[in-house]
Amino acid sequence: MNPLPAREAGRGFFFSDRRALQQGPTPEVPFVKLTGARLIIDFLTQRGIDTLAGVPGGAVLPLYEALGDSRIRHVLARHEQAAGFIAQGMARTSGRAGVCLVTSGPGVTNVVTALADARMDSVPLVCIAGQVPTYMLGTDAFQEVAALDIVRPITKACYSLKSAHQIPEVLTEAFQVSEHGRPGPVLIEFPKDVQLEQTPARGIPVAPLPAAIPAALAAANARAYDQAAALIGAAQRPLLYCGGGIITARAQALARQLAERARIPVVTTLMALGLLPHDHALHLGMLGMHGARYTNLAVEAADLLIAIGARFDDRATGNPKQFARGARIIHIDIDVRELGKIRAPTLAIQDDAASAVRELLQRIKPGKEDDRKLASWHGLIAGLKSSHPLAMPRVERLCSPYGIMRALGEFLPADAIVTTDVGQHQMWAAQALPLGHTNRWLTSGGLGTMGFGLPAAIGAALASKDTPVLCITGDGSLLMSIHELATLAELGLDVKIIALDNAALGLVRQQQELFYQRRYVGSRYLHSIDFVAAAAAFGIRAIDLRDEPAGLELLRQFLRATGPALIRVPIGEEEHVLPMVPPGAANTEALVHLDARPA
Ligand SMILES: Cc1ncc(C[n+]2csc(CCOP(=O)(O)OP(=O)(O)O)c2C)c(N)n1
Repeated sequence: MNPLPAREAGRGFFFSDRRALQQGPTPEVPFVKLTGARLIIDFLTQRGIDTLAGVPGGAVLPLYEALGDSRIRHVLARHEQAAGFIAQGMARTSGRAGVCLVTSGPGVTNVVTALADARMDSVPLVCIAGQVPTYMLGTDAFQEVAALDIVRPITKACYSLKSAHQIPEVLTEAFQVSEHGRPGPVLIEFPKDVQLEQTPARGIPVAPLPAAIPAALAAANARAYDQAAALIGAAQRPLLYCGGGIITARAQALARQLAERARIPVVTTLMALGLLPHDHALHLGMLGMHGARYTNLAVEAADLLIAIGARFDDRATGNPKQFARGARIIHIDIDVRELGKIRAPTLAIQDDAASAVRELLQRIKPGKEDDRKLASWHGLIAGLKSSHPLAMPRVERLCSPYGIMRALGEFLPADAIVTTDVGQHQMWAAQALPLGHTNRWLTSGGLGTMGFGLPAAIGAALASKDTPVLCITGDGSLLMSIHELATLAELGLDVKIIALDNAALGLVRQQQELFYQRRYVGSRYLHSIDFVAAAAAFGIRAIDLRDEPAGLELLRQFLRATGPALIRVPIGEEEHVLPMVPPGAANTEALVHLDARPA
C-alpha cells in the first residue's frame, strides 16, 4: 500500500503525468511512472473499450481526468442505475463486457439494481467505483459506503484495489471473470489515493483464457452426450426448452439447426424469444406464466425435455413440482449450480450452450423410425395449437395492446433491436411481436426491473450504430428512467420509445383485479403526465397516437424518421395480459378468460 499524502489525495488538483502521456503506450517504457487512474484508462483502451457510461463525483475525479486524456467516449448518464443499464445495453448487444463508472457512496448504492439485474440475466458488466482514500476507510468518511459488503451477493466477483501495483492483475482478472463461463457483473472499488498513486508503468498481462470446460470434464461430457443422444432417440415426444444461455453463447443458428435436423419442437424462455421465427413450424413460443396454453400443454405432454441454457425459473415452470411431470429431463448449463437446483434431471451436463448443441448435432441422425413417431408428436401439437390458441383478442383499434404490437410488427425493420421495460407491455410484446433475432431482444428477465428499457436502448444504439432501436415501455417504467431522455437527446441516437400509457402500474393492477378482489391499492396514477410535453422539455420529438384513420401512417412516419422520438399510446387500464398462470399454480392452470377468474 502506498497512500499519497492528504494534500494530493483529497483536493483533486493533482495532474496526471503529462510527460508520460506524451511518451505513448506504457509497456515499452519500464521506468515511466503513471498514476493508477491513468493505468486503468490505458488498460480499458488496450482492451478495446471505446465507450463507457457513468456519473462523476469527488471520489472518481482523478479517473475522470485521465479519461479526458484518452480516446474513450464517456456517456454521461443522469443516474448511476441508468449508467449501469446503458453499459448492459452495450454488453447485451455486443456480447462483450460493458463498463460503467460511478463515484463512491451514493454512486455505488444507485448502481446496485443494475448489477443485480446483470447477475440474474448473466450479463457481462464491469463497474469501476470510486472509494474514499484507503487511510480513511472505515471512518464514515464523506460518501463512504462498504461497497464490497453491499455488492458481494449480487456480483460474480468484487475487488478492492489497495495499491496501483495491483491494477494490471486485478483488471485482467475482473474482465475475465465477467465475460468468461456464465457471464456476470463485477465491481472494482478504486480508492482515490490509489487513483493518484504513482506506479511504474507495466505492460498489461495478456493472460490466456482458461478453457470454458476443463479437459477432464470435456472427456466425461463426451460420454454424457452419447447418453443424451440415446435418450433423444428413444423419446416419443421430445421438446427443446431453450433459455438465455443460448443467446449468451451466440448459438442461435446452431440451436435452430439442431431443432430442424432432429425435428424437435422448441419452447423458449422470455430471454430466448425469437430463437426461431414466429411462423417456423417447430416454434412453440414462450412457455410459462404468460405463454400460450398450447405451449404449456405441449411441455406437459412431452416425454423428454432437453433444457439448454435455461434455469427452470419459476416464471417459466409455474409450480415446479407440477412442471413437465411426464418428462425425463436432460439439463445442460455452463453453471454447475443450476443443474438440479430446481428439478432433478435424468442427465445433467455442464457445458457451454454452443458446445452442447454442436455435440448433439454430431450425434443426431434421425431415421425412418423417427419419422413415424415424430409425425404423431407433431400431430398432437398441431391439435393443441388449434384447440388452445394464444388468446389474442381481435384487434380493431391501433391504440390497444395487440393493435399496437401488430402495427409495430409490420413496420419494424428485421434487424431492429427491441428493448422493453417490465409490466403488461413487456408481455404483450413478448407474445405478439414477430421477433427474428434473439440477441436483439433486450429485456430484464430475471430481476424484472422497471426502468431498464430506455437506458438499455441507449446502450444498444451505442453498441450497434446505424441499427434502429425500439424501446417498448409503460408509463410507470418510463417514469423510473425518464431523466435518460436528456441523455438520449444529447446523443441524438436512433431510439424510438413506444410508451403504453394506461395511467396505472398495469401488471400490478391486473393481479389485484384477479387475485385481490379488485382492491386497487397503490396501482393507479391519480395525476396524469403529459408525456408529449415532458419529452419535448427534454428535447425529444413526441406524438400522441390516436385511434383515427391517419394514426397508422403517423406511426409509420415517426418510426421511419431517424433520430430519437417518443410515441405515446393511450391504453385502457382495464386491458389484460392473458393467459396468466396464477402465482404458485401449475402452468396448466392458466387463466385464459376473465370469467374464469376466482370470485
Ligand atoms: C423497480 C421495480 N419496482 C416494482 C416492480 C413491480 N412491478 C412489476 S410490473 C409493475 C407495473 C409496471 O407498470 P408500467 O411500467 O406502467 O407497465 P404496465 O404493466 O402498465 O404495462 C410493477 C410496479 C418492478 N418490477 N420493478
